[in-house]
Amino acid sequence: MTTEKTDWYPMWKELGLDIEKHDQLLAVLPDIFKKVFIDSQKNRPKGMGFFDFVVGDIHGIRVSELKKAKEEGKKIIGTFCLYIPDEIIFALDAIGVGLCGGTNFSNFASEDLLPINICALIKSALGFGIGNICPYYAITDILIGETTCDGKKKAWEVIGEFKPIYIVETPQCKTRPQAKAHFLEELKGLIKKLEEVTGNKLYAENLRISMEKIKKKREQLKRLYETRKADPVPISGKDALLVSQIAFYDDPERQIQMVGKLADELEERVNKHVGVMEKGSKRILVSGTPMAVPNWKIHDLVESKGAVIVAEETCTGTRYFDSEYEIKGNTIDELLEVIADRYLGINCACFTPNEGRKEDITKLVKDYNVDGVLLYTLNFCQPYDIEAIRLEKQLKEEGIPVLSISTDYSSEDEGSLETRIEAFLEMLN
Ligand code: BJ8
Repeated sequence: MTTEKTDWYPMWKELGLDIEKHDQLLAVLPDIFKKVFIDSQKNRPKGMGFFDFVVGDIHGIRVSELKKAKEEGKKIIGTFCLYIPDEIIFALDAIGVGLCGGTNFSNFASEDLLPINICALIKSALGFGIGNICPYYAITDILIGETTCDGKKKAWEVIGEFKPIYIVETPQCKTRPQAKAHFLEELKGLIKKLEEVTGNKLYAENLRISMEKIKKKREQLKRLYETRKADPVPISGKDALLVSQIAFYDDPERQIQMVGKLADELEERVNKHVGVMEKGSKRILVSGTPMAVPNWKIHDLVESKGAVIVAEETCTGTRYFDSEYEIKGNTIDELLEVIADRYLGINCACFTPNEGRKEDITKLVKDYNVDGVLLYTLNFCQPYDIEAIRLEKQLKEEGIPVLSISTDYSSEDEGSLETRIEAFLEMLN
């Protein structure tokens, strides 16, 4: 990855972006990034330099790499959920990019197509695509949706009018034996569709190589998270979140290398007791809906009050890399079983029952020596909203302090959130 400044306008125009709107978007991002990551943090790990650079050029180099790959015949596949296995996409010599949106800037394009009471993530993702302000969306050949929450299910019908989309029917009751058989059939359907789109055939050997690569990528993130168990913590929650957000669209090989390098540095910091926050800072676990770029709101609010987020039980956190597999088997069917088992082990609130999530949270509280849990739900996300009520009660019964927050991507409620977070941190002993 070169660090030279390039004029990306010809590429953005070629991709059909709305240049005026896109300029407005890129005009606000650097200031937000500077405020959240640069001005308010001291002693950041050196390895964050790479991730700062990637965000600083968010619609540049990586998009140009994808464009080049596309010119060489590769297909670009857009996804919106952890349940769509990257292993399959990359095994077919295609490239997967996560397209979830983390800002309400793009809502102008989706607000007439969606009701008001839809979560910010869906509004944002659709707006980015339909409003022609996301080069990642523009460069995709096909989108892969899934049947997780109702909002997404219906959003696919809306977005399908603008772009080809294929839906994987994820099971609703994933612990039932037939759920795995169903998911396996769905994965085979996905393979068939992607073979058609890419013109490539899936072979067991390619799938195995791809599984090794994607597993390695997850392992580096896990290594990074492990270091967050230390006190003082060697990396802020904001920086760790940024790293995992980038993992959704950057090249997996480069991620293995750069996250690995950062993890080396963090392990060294832990050995030398070097931290970004003072030893003894209040340690917070965030649990709930995913946080897509540039949604840094809660992390910024919590860490600006002197506490530190030590882990995220979210799809942009531990759910991304937990439930790891051992690669066993020599046939496509055997390898797909391994993949299905791993993905069905992700405890998302869209499934019923979802008891595993409570167990995951309790374990994280213990492993990361957490002082308090912040249950984070995007407004109008029913699955996480409903679970938050039960989780709050259950965790409090176990003596774990909890603050439950429902919010969106706007800054309007920041004042009241700040007051609530401050009060919560003060009562942690
Ligand atoms: S595996 S969390 S990535 S579905 S916030 S759009 S649930 S209304 S994103 Fe998710 Fe897959 Fe589950 Fe993870 Fe709906 Fe809720 Fe919005 Fe959400």
